[in-house]
Amino acid sequence: MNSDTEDQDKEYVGFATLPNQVHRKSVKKGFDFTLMVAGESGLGKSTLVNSLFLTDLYKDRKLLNAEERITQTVEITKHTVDIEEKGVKLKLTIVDTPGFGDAVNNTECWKSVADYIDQQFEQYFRDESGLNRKNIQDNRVHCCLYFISPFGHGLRPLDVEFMKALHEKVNIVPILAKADTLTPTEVKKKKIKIREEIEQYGIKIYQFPDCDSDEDEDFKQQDLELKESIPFAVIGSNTVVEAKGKRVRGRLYPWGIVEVENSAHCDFVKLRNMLVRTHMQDLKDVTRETHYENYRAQCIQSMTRMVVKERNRNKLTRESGTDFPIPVVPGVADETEKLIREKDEELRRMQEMLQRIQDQMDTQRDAY
Ligand SMILES: Nc1nc2c(ncn2[C@@H]2O[C@H](COP(=O)(O)OP(=O)(O)OP(=O)(O)O)[C@@H](O)[C@H]2O)c(=O)[nH]1
Ligand SMILES: [Mg+2]
Repeated sequence: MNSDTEDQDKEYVGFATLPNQVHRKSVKKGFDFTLMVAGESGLGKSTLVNSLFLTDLYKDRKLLNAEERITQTVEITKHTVDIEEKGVKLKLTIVDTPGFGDAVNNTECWKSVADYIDQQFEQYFRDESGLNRKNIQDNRVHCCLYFISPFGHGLRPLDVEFMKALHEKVNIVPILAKADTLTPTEVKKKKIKIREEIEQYGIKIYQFPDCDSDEDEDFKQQDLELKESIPFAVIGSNTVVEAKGKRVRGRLYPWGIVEVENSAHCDFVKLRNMLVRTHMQDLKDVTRETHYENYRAQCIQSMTRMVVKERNRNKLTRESGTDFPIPVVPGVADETEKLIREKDEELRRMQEMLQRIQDQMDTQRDAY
């Protein structure tokens, strides 16, 4: 078999087009991307991410009993896979989160997910402000697929709460789960309802960048279709079934087969294309320029506030001797002096860090 035929036979995720999205320099280093899934329990989050990138990447692998293999997710788990297609390397990190709704009390069920996203920002912020800036491991979450139940009448209060808790931190892409349980008309209606509710509740989901007015008509049409696909109606399965003589990923029912990758059945392919072929770089850019910048600005603000507060306190302490009554005992005054010196040293370090960040921001601004 020559390599061309081999290429056609192999299943592709499709990120080989990534170099077109970015600068060639990144091609050598490879790409990295972190995708998170969140939402109510049992909606098929783990199944979908497996279908998207992991288990089914290679046809030859035994995929039977996948349904049995996937069990309920009980804690935030991170899987990293290195995949290579046509010489393009992608380090993909999937962050699978436990679904909510099983607990008696679901208040603040979004907290651990929000904390996870913040922790990644914090780590990046520390690394970036530290000395070893060249080799930073970037674990920031670039996209969160938020799963919405097909059984409700649109969004549930918890969905609204959850998405609002995350929308300033991460690019949210809403997903209409288990689309095989709905008829095409129901899917259409639900999508409209959910889009309206997203608007009504002021939820800021990821916005596809507007296409330029000079783009060709085909491209504009595709762009419009993509915007109207929100929330992407998906079907997940890791089982390979036989449909019309071909082995495909699908779900086998007594009345027929639903095919994951058939665009007449669901938006799986559209979602995958959006994530890897067309919008991966934009998702990363928005993460860096908006979400991370917000986080960083807040951090710098609170650090500055702390520095000023401490400065004022130290000044007061110095002027009045101490801010608490100290008996004239030899050694205590020395101790206070030492404490003040330590505080001063800490402040100096913080100010240095702020200065470094400021310099970096100036350099970045000049580069644009
Ligand atoms: N009908 C249908 N069932 C699905 C689909 N995707 C997954 N399932 C089934 O739904 C069940 C739950 O799937 P999971 O992938 O474990 O769901 P989850 O969202 O990860 O659940 P938690 O880990 O509890 O949050 C499994 O039995 C899957 O086989 C789908 O698209 N349609
Ligand atoms: Mg799961």
